[in-house]
Amino acid sequence: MQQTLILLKPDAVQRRLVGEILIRFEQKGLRLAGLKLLQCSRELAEKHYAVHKGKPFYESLLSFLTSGPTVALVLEGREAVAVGRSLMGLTDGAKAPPGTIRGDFAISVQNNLVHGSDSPENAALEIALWFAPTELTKYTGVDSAWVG
Ligand code: DAT
Ligand code: MG
Repeated sequence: MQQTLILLKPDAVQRRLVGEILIRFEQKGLRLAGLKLLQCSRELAEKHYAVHKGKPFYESLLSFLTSGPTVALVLEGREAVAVGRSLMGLTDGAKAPPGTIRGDFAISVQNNLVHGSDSPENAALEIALWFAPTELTKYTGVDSAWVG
């Protein structure tokens, strides 16, 4: 079963959109394997966004991610990485199509509510950054024969 790391970033928490966003992933068929609310440290933010180090928006991005609580999720299901990305929509909220999370709730590039892993390999790395193994739960989905 493929897993992905999804973050509901500080703007999602501050704007009280956590429930509204989480329901999109659940309704699609992804299920929770991990969930927590935490204050992201500078150290964690640097590791999480290491690929963007040196870009003009890097410092601002780190300030944003560390500016308030974040909800971290591990979601699993068939093609969880690609499904997560398609539900999120394009990075720039102004360009993300309606029907996607960013398309419906964001108009900013930086404050775009959600993060989602972009490959299974990065998902594994990011899950290990944000969660201890003991914080992840394994269980049998009682509806898996119907959801797929
Ligand atoms: P995504 O979050 O869609 O995977 P990304 O990995 O390219 O996008 O960038 C990470 C975050 O950095 C993104 O969610 C918002 C911010 N960002 C990206 N490009 C930016 C830009 N040109 N100006 C400001 N912030 C940007
Ligand atoms: Mg990215």
